[in-house]
Amino acid sequence: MSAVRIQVINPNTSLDMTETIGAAARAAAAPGTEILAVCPGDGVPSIEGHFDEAIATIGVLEQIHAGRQQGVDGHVIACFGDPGLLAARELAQGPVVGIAEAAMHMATLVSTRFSVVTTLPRTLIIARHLLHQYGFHDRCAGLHAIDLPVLALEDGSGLAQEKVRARCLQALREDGCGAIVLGCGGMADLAQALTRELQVPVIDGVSAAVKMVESLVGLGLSTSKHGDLAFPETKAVSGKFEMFNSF
Ligand code: 2AL
Repeated sequence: MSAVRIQVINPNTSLDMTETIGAAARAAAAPGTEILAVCPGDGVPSIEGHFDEAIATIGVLEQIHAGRQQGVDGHVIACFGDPGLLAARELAQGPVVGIAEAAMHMATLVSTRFSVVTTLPRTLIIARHLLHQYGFHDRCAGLHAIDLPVLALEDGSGLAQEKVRARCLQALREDGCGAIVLGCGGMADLAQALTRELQVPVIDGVSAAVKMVESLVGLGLSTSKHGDLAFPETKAVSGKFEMFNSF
């Protein structure tokens, strides 16, 4: 098989976080896989609520459009709210996997119940909505927030990383969970060391999603274009969204 090219989209505009995500994706990728880590030029520097997600979704769709024009084999949406996932699947030719769904699916393969450790408390409702949407609500033992903003993970102090570790320990003590899902793309570089230290699976969605896209491409499977995930209906999309008229 020729090289698999996976576009990994960080939906926020933080270049530092895009680098963290790209490095984790490359570390997880098979030798024959090329990772293209990108983020939107316009948007929000971090995604911590419904408003941020709405803006980020447009950036995700622009990147999916660009990736499709470049002929990538598949896409990863590397924000834990999986912003724009279904719209991205309509637009894309190849498979699209969100990091929240990837991590949750992976966690259910190695534990009966998992806990989630994320950033700000206000993002917990987004994870909760996704658990319901994906059918994993009964598999989740607890949702925890480190109570620091997303970009604290990139400030170089190590405080956010220490809080993630403390919350993982708390979840293992209190929740009765067998695995931990890290609830932010910016936590991608923490999973392996925490897995070794805590002796339970600690799952980063970026790595999980890369492996899932590799699997789907390897199996010759892509987003179904039968039914609701068919390409969007042809119509004159206007103004600044005109780019979506051309493929
Ligand atoms: C995220 C994430 O993964 N990236 C971002 O900007 N916000 N989600 C989160 N719950 O922190």
